Amino acid sequence: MNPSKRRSWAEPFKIKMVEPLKMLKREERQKCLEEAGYNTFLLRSEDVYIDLLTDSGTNAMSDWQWAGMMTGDEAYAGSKNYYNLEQAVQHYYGYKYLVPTHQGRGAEHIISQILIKPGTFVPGNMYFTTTRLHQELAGGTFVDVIVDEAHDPANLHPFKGNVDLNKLDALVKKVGADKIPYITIGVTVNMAGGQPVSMANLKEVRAYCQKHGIRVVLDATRAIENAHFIRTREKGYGNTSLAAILREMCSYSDAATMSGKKDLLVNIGGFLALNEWDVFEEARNMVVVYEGLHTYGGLAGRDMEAMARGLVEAVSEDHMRARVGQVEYVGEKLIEAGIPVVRPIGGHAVFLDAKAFLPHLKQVQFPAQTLAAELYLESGIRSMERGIVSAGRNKETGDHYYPKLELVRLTFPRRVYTQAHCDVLIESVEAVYENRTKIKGLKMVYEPKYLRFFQARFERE
Ligand code: PLI
Repeated sequence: MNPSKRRSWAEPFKIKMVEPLKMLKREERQKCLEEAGYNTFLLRSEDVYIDLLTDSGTNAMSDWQWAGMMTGDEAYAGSKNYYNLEQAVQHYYGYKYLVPTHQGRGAEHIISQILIKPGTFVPGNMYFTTTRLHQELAGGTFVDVIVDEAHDPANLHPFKGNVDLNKLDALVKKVGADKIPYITIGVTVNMAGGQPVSMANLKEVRAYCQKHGIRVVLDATRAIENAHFIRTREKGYGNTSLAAILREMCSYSDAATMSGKKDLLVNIGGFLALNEWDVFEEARNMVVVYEGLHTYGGLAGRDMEAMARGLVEAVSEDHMRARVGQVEYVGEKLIEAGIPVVRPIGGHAVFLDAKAFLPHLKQVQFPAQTLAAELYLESGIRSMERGIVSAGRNKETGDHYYPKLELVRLTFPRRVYTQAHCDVLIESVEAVYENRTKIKGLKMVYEPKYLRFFQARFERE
């Protein structure tokens, strides 16, 4: 065999159950889009052909996870599935204490309320919508300390999620370390394009924070995808298992908030994991008020079992190679076709650069929102705006935040779509690109108070 010849790889699973897809006609899609106020969150799922809105809770579970669901112990207190999950979290992430929550934002709520006092500052490597909102609701102010490269869609830095130590140090000097209860580190960074953080950076941040008495809280939602990038991009980790990399990553933090709906291959679930007894005790007090008893946190026993088993599958190298490989496949084909996307391709999604795609639109004409609507109209494919609408408003000035990144996220549910779906997607994006100069912007006609991107409505200009 010619050694330079590329060998294809395939998904490390076969399909046992299928869910039919429906494709509406263009006129029907136009009607659906108008009814949804040009917001893809407001479309009905059954009117969508290929659903790339999110990778959150949209995963296909394995037969082993489904078998685990049948072992659900639905006791109000002390479910055996809680103990299975606790053991899995201790083993793979390495934290001492577990507080299950209904999903990631439940954990964010609890940790924010416990650690943030009004008037304090919470640095982070780029904001995430729910994370920042919980920090603000607790009286904190989020401060972005990600490296500059993260804000440039074309920059090829391999770890665009890294924290800029100089920015962190400038904040410490300005407000004082005692005004910083913790730093949040997202691994990977969703809003930057699914970009990873290097182990070297995690280590450095840990050392700096220890010196200044600042806690490190990981947003571990896609930490196993981050581990994959460390394995493939960072010197010295090529032969280290994902499980070992994950444990090392977590060892540089004090706690983690987790949305199990991503990495952990389930449809619902999350947790807060901690090393400090006092904070754990307080979190257990709070979880019974807002989520449920401390041994179920708003989840059924079967959901905790599915998450425990999903964790075992998620750290498998075959799984992660196929998962990230699918995203890279689409990203590389779009780059070949000259479509502007965030580079390097991230772990969970390909992000279209809407500013470069629709340069004739101003940011206040919502280019990414517009592009997501056009892609649905073209092909029934649902994506998500990650730009000015998601960024929301500055709580002091009331004006929009104007993020440098104005993106449309094509997010891949795990183990759900085939390569043929990917090819249809690539052709559809190309078709929209060919007609891009004719695309008109949108105006916002309804704006909810919190997390406006979920429910805002738009009309064509
Ligand atoms: O959707 P939750 O409440 O389970 O998790 C919130 C959450 C926290 N951190 C990060 C990095 C997320 O990506 C996240 C949720 N993300 C969603 C829903 C998404 O579509 O990306």
